[in-house]
Amino acid sequence: MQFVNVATQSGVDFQHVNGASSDRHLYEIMSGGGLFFDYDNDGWLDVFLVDGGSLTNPATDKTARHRLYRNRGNGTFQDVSASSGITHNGYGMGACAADVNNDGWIDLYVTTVGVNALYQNNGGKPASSKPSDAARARSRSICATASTGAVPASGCCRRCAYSS
Ligand SMILES: [Ca+2]
Ligand SMILES: [Ca+2]
Repeated sequence: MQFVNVATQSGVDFQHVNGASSDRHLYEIMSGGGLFFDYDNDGWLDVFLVDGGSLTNPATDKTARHRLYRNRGNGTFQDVSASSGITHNGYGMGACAADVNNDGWIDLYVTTVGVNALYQNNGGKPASSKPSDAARARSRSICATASTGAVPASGCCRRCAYSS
């Protein structure tokens, strides 16, 4: 089996910012998670990629941003990051996705060095996706990754979960 790099042709042009410093912080070599999930419920798995940043260089940190790519269903992806409402709130480490409020739309949880964020998916409309202040978890530690699982309360779970 042989693989061919088709990232550029597919529209996935993500380049991770790790903010590598001379101090060689642990998080600089750990970050860069990502996952597949169908945020718009069209049956095609979309791609979310976590960007790092920098805790020591503000200019480098400003270049980092998480990316959400919508799967067009034809082997190409559309970058919908700008309209997704997903913001870069610190050095990103990992992510997981699950329908946390059981409304049929998969939500997104992003872990960072510092404050993690839960983005509630409002009907697959990226512009209306936003961090849920009530669900944000404050932390001063490194949250390397996250995972989700479904524990059915009444027999059957509705959604699958993925994690980085
Ligand atoms: Ca999709
Ligand atoms: Ca949901």
